[in-house]
Amino acid sequence: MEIPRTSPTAPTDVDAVVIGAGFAGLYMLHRLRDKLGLRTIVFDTADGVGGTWHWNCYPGARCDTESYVYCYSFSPQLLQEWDWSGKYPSQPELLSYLNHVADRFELRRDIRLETRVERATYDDSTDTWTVATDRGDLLTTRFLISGVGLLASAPYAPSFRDAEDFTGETFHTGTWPKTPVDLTGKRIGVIGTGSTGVQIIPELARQADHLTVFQRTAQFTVPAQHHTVDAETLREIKTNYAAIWEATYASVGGFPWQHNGRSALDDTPEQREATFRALWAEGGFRFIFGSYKDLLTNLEANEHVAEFVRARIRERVRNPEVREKLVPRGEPFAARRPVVDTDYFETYDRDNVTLVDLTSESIERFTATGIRTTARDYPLDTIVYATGFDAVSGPLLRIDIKGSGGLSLADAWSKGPRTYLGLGMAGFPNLFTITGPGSAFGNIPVVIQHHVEWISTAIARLIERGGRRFEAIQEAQDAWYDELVETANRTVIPFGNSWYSGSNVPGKPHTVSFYLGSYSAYRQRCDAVAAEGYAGFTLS
Ligand code: NA7
Repeated sequence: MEIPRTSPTAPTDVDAVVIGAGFAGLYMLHRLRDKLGLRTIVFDTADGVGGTWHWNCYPGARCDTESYVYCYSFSPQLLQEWDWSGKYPSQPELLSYLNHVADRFELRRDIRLETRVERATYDDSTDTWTVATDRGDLLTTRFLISGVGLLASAPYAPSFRDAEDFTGETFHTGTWPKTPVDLTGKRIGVIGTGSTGVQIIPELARQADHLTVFQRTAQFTVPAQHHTVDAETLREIKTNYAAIWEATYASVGGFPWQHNGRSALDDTPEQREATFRALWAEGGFRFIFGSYKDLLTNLEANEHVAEFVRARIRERVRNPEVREKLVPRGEPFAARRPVVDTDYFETYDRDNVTLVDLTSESIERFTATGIRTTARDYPLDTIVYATGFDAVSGPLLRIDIKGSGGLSLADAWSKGPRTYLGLGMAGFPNLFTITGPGSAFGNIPVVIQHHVEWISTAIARLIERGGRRFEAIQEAQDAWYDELVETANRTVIPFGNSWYSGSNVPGKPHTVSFYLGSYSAYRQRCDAVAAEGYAGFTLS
């Protein structure tokens, strides 16, 4: 492989290696190469850019954050020239957007696709990383930046007994084929009813001869209320972008709205009902983040919204037996990643859809012709795993990373991932993580953009000072994890069992994955750390 060498005297092959060409990697390349003038190379396993939006191309895949804020804000021109077609962007539309970004900023020439980073090893004597790929590349770099994200590069499929006996087709939604799959007239089984299952199930029901859904946990979902947007709406958004981003950065979740300032407990039942109904009609995450201030922090307030959503689910399903199996119980509302749906519950009233409640019968094994539960056989032509991801730590742990003194990331994270601010780790100098574990969670492109800017500024400061090594301090990292736990304990999140805590993958350590204070507080915190000369990091 030819590495561009703009500085032949430099001691490394490149200045920066970025892993991943999704939202994070694309912007990181632009910042490092075009703003700092660093020789930067991006590697991605996929045969195209787009990260999550490259891989998750299953039927019905759509982002559940509003398109006009699920994008970069760094370029006013980009914001003005791109027209979103609807309230939420579909996967193909997001992929077009990210390809447009790659072309517009001439990023492709420094991106190596179909190349997996397999190993990265830090050399304390030179303060450099050596990066090895599956194509045999071996190159040295000063900075290593992870843009692998939280999910997409680590799809998770549970091991079902005798899975290999099944003679039909199997798919995982996270590695859906790029070539069209014709499932018309098939008997399809879907395992999983998370965000992905909830999107793919209505689509597959329209194609299948029969669809059987294997549900382990019933989901609270909020209706998307998706619609197309007209030119006038787009014009208005584009005119108001400055204010929209200001509100977004000052918000709890990275969305451009605020809660209403009241506790759900202060209102009468009638007032609460009116508030929830108005937000329900708008749909999406506004139902959560534009509502009462304490839905996610007070169990009593949470139960009011949970009951409201349960009542809506009951209205949406006619079959009384199926309906009750779809009503979530046992976890607070939004204790796991909230799900946004279109036509999800209505799908279960179709004649060609069967719901299998895995709390009353469990999957015993696969057979040559389908799935056998403890109750009966379900004959299937196709099985779809909508079973999610080895999230948060999985994507980075799939790379053999050895930091200072040969410390392996797998050892450092044996009790779960630990970082300082989600940006860097003690023992792994000059390795930066864009939306790493322990960062804020919310509207991810917004978190990503801030991280990319924070990291590129940190690198610039280190270079200006003639420093060689930027590393999180162990005590700061430990204190940050304590803060994550303390902040999470002020919310309903610890009551949920999902990829948030690692509990979706058997054997994974349970952990607090994110900072669950507000996004604005997190953002200010990171900026304050930078302003204080990177307190909690050493620059040497
Ligand atoms: P999720 O949200 O992790 O959902 C995975 C689903 O698969 C969920 O319903 C699980 O049930 C189910 N699952 C997992 N293992 C099993 C087994 N062994 N048996 C039956 N069912 C199982 O993944 P998604 O892809 O939907 O969404 C991931 C994120 O992508 C989402 O949060 C957004 O950020 C985008 P469970 O609920 O654990 O009982």
